[in-house]
Amino acid sequence: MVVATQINPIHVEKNQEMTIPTIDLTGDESKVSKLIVKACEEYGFFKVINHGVDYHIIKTIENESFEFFNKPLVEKQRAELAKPFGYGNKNIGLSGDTGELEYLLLQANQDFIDNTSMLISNDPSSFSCRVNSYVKAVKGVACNILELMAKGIGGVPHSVFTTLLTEDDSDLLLRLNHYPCVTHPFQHDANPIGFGEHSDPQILTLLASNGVPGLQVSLGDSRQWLTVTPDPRAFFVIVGDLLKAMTNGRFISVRHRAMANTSTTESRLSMVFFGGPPPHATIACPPKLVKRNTPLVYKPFTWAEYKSHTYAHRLGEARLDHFKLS
Ligand code: GA4
Repeated sequence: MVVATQINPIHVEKNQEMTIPTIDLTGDESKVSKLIVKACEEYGFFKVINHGVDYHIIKTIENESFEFFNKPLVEKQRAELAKPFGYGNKNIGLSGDTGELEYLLLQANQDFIDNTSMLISNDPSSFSCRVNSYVKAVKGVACNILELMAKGIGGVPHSVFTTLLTEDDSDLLLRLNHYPCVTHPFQHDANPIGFGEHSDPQILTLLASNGVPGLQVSLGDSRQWLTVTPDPRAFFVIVGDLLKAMTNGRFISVRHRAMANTSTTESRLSMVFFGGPPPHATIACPPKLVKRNTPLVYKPFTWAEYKSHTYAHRLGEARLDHFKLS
């Protein structure tokens, strides 16, 4: 079977172009797993196509999210929950970071979604049913990718990363980000920020978005900001800090950001799934990946420890450095 390894251009500021790997998940398994590992080592970022998640469900949740975000502010504020969850407007996290967006941050387990749906949707039971099945599907894709990564790395159990996402208390999140058109206040600001520069703390992130651009990634040796061309039918995959630690720094946890939406006509919406482990899972590099010429970089830590460090610091912090062995 032929693997679609076609490389799609992503546009760089000042009209330069760079390429990111586009990986067809229906391709030959051993080739796909090698391509994924290469992409994680070079960029920590790639795009997957033919992932098997029904586009119709993505579109439907997107439309329902727009219905929510189009409500008056007082109504949306009813979905504000204990921080950091629920509805948020311009505030990100607990340390004073801000951006030109509003969002819903949801714990991606059935009980949480069922209980929050009435604050979000006029048809809560169908909304929670759809979101639950989306989460199940996107988690399946994340696990598929994580297994391919383990196969591509070799020498480790194929389930080494996947098991962290499949426990009852795995820390899975779904974030619905709405970037409204904000041209007016930014007439004098060349680079208005929607969601500031950061790496994701978890293991793996899968991002779906509508056709409005905004996502930028810092790729390659030049560390330039590249604007990702949206592809609503694809998932963009982002390596998180924990995967970087578990691969002894071999995978990059890519720094990325979202620019404020300066389109005059269309809002940007992204649906982001974050796959994290159970709070008490220990994050450590498997001994097989530590070699004489690549000694252990990070000390073992639990996700609970990492998360509390993350929330005590600013968005853009290089937080994994804190866990480096001297
Ligand atoms: C970035 C990735 C996810 O969106 C998130 C964010 C979280 C939040 O918004 O509550 C954080 C941010 C994210 C990393 C640093 C801390 C925590 C905001 C912030 C300033 C939900 C996550 O897990 O980490």
